[in-house]
Amino acid sequence: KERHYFFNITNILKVDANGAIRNLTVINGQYPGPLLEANSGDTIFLHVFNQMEDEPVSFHLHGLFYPNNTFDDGASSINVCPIPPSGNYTYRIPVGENEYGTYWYHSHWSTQYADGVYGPVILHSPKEDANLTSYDADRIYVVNDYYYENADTLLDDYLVPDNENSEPNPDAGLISGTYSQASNYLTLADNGTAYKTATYYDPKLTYRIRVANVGFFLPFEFSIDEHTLSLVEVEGTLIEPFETSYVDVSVGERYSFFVKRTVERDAYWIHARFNTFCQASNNPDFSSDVMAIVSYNDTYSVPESKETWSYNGGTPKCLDFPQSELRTLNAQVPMNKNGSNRPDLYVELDVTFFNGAYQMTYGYFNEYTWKPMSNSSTMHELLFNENFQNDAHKSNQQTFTNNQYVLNFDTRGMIVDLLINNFDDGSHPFHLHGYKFWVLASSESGSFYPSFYEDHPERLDLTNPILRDTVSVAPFGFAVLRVVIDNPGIFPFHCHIGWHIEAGLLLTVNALQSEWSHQNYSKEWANMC
Ligand SMILES: [Cu+2]
Repeated sequence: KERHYFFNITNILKVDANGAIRNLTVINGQYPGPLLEANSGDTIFLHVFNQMEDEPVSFHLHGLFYPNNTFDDGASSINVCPIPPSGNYTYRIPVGENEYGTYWYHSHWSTQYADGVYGPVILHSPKEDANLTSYDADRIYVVNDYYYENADTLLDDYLVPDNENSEPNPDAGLISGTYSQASNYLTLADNGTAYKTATYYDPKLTYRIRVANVGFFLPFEFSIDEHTLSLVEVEGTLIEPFETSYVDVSVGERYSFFVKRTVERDAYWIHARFNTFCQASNNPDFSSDVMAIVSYNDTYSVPESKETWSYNGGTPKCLDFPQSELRTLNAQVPMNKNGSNRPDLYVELDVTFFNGAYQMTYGYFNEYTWKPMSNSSTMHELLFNENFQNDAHKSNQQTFTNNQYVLNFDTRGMIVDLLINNFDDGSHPFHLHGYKFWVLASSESGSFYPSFYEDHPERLDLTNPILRDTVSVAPFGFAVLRVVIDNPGIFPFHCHIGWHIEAGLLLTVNALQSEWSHQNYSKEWANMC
């Protein structure tokens, strides 16, 4: 079935909690953008009309595979050029038979999504229903850190000499687009927004709650007072149900769960506690415990806030949820045909932030930092520019040309492990477009060496690790991510902290060029560059 959505992109003025006025870039006048819903097997047609006169825009549906049309993945300067000011474009997004769960979309041009161009996506499927408790309704919360200043202005302050990767600190947090700190909740909850964050739950119904971190920098810990959460889905992967009182969500990550009340009341507070230990410096004006109300009754009095943050009394660290707690339902980890723990190919990726020429700090994979190509994309260059082809030597597994670090994988079905050693003091939520990866290992300390495949097999979970599209790698920690190369296209692999993308922490995967270079692309796609 075809699903047509129409997005008009405009700038509006918004009055913030501090009284200042800022520009927001919004979809159909809404902040956040509207919910996209589809079924597995559908094709989404996203008709975008850029009504801004001075800014391009580009749309990426985070976590989707775009089978047979990865040309419309929407990553500016990687696989598409953005829609120019006053231009329009239709993204054609086939949804695969095995794609279902909780996703989101956002602008993939520069820092634009921090200014409002994002929203939730839900994909339904009978295959998912068959493996899940039946439920009556969805409740989705998109949660983000928020700045009172436009992101491009903040970027100008961030990428300057001697700043040493000190990211701009958020001013507030939003749950479904509204301020909801306890202090200002009652006056500001309905301020110019599309959603209300006082959500009514019919006590007779079963809800599937979905949470996405659609922010730009900080992870948060999500909980509901006096409720237990039973996690059932992580980024389109069904998991063995996991009972917990909270879940940590880094930028780009999503979870869905069912809840049980431990005490019956009329109303409770939801908390999204932003992890300020991930900040390079402190912002005393940011109340990081962002709240919203769940009510089971039409009338209720504002509840007392109950639970304390799990970090209170614990070791304050910038860490995500332990990935080893999350077990893929009916997992089948792809294994080398020769029976070893090794993949067909591994790529070692050392992550650093390095203060180099002119005292400027950039993010690096190995010795490479990314700069966006202007007026073109890697995919266009590989298709249409013979010189780029020659520079890139597609027979080479790793190439670097025109500030593009490209990993070339041209064997269908090959198993590739990305060995990510983080030598930086910050955590980085890495996301790969067009794929999900098996998190074979994820550690809060140390490094992973290839000899570990034989010498420390206990460091790898080859039985039922989590399969997801975004994972946070701890400060001075590591992760081993396994993918099977089966989706032809040009895909970025990048840290999803918006500031870090702009600092160059991005590389490009060129998957199966011999296949995608023979696929059909639209004339409009080719002409946008
Ligand atoms: Cu990062």
